Amino acid sequence: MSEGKALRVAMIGYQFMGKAHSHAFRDVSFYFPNLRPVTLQVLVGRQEERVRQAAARYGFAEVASDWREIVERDDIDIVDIVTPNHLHREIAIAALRAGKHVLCEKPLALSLEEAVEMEMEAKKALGINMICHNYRFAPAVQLAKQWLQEGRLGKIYHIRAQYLQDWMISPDHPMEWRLQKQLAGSGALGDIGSHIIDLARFLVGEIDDVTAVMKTFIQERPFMVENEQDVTGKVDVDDAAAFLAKFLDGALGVFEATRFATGNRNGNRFEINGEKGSLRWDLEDMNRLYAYFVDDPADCQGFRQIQCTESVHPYLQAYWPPGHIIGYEHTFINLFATFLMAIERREQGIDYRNLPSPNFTDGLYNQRVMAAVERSAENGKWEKVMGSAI
Ligand code: SOE
Repeated sequence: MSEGKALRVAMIGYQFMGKAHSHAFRDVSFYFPNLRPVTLQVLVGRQEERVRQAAARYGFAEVASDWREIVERDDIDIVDIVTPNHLHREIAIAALRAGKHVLCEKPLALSLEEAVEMEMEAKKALGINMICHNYRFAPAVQLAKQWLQEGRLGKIYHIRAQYLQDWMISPDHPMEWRLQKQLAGSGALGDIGSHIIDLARFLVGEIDDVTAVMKTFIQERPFMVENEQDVTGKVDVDDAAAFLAKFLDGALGVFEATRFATGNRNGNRFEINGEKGSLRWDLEDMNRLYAYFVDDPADCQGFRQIQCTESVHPYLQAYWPPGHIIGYEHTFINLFATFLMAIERREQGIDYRNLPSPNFTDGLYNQRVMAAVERSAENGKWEKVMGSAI
């Protein structure tokens, strides 16, 4: 176990992502014992009883109701933002200005304007910042990245990426923040499309141009108000977004993000085709990378399955012997290990300028792609990712 002083975390928000992040903070120094330990110091949320229950379950020492009183506290080193999207900007900027290390859930911001402002603050800040695109940290995705960097697929022609869910398919699914533009920014596009944009940027490179369609299938939904069945609200974000993309390096992309793909609970997948072969990955089979190589002998052509559980595979040395798989939660643990390592290096003055990735600059580029998708869905034209006035 590292002898360093524990880093103390204030987490703002406590629902699904609060659970995933607290778990990762609790486990990260168990699997990565050379890192500084982490203390879950304060859990922040407005509904007192619920925050108290979450804090007891997740292992936080204290609770608080106002994040403003917490982010500048001297005994806080890391501010972790797992709130609905409309709060990211204000909390992140306050925490960055207070010199804290900041982790922020995706998408970075409600809009491109906000993302530009947040990234500018992040560039000036002393602390490390990261955005939680956790799927990059699946060992099979990291292996795909290594192979792409080594040129094992040669020139890349295609990526097709899908993020398919179905949990909002029922018209009875109530209004919630994810269905309101002023709280979420966008719908399926920001919530799950941002993940596949991140994977594509990570694996293939920058997107230049997009043409898109977006659709809201269910435009009115009930509010959860006791004894008032008829109170409904207007959904003003997309249920589905699909777009074609041209990458700067010449590849073509086909992207689909939807909450209306019946039977797909969390289908996050991609296939990449290059001149020397192809790679496929699917979150629901996340320990396997499927690979095809053009040069394989004629009698064994076809996709092979690489089981990414060997100690030579990225992050696997921290876990189990070969064949002992890891899961969704480990993608967060691996991301947090990367974050803590960067904090360590910055505090030791090593590698001072290099931020781990994905960081707020990645969040901003992601937001630029999403803004171009939205413009194109609106005007029916191809839109340049860098084509906005800001
Ligand atoms: C809901 O659609 C959600 O929890 C997203 O918000 C997460 O980012 C995604 O990883 C899983 O689905």
